[in-house]
Amino acid sequence: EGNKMESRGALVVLEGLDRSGKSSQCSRLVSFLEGQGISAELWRFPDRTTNVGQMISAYLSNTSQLDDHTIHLLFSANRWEKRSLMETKLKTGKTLIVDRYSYSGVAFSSAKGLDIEWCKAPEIGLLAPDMVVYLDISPEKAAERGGYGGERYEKLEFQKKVADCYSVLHDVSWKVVDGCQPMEDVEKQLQEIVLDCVTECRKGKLLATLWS
Ligand code: 2DT
Ligand code: MG
Repeated sequence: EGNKMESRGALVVLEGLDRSGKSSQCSRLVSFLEGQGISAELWRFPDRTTNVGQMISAYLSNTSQLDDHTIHLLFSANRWEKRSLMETKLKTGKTLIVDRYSYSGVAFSSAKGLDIEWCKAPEIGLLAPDMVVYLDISPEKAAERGGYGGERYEKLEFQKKVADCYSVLHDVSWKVVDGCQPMEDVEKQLQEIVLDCVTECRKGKLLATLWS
């Protein structure tokens, strides 16, 4: 058989407002994939376990104050510090389901008024997702779900600005799933599109870098 190419995993990113259901759907998705015999892992950004991640966490919980540009670069650094591990995992066949990525980085910082191109620049060269799924819910509906914690950004007025910034970033390749549907329906739709994506990657779709 000799020449069979190792098949790689898929890099799948879920984006959306706070309380859009990303985190629950990400873990359900990983369980589903594993049940299908597809090796998968749940990742999230910010990854609060690293040193940089702890600075981010302190900022989000309002125990530290940082300039908007500074925190933006820390969020980006938090992705850069995981980049090589991410690449290794994908190349060894692991599918990664990622709860937030560079799109959150750009949407949340530009919602504070930072220039969008400036926000995108430090993300250049990170691995590009094979698929971005946007869990679509209006800021009002999301707020009605309750459970906003006390973290910075978890306020309706700010979430409205984030929604606008996501819509600027949005491109035709994104899969939009209506996040207001019953959880099981969202889950089914995600399973379908993610399985397709995993198949494409197995067939040899090349790994790209941002912003492509
Ligand atoms: P969680 O509630 O998902 O832990 O996110 N954020 C996230 C940014 O401002 N920039 C980023 O690059 C990322 C990944 C979104 C915590 C908050 O951090 C915001 C919500
Ligand atoms: Mg949150």
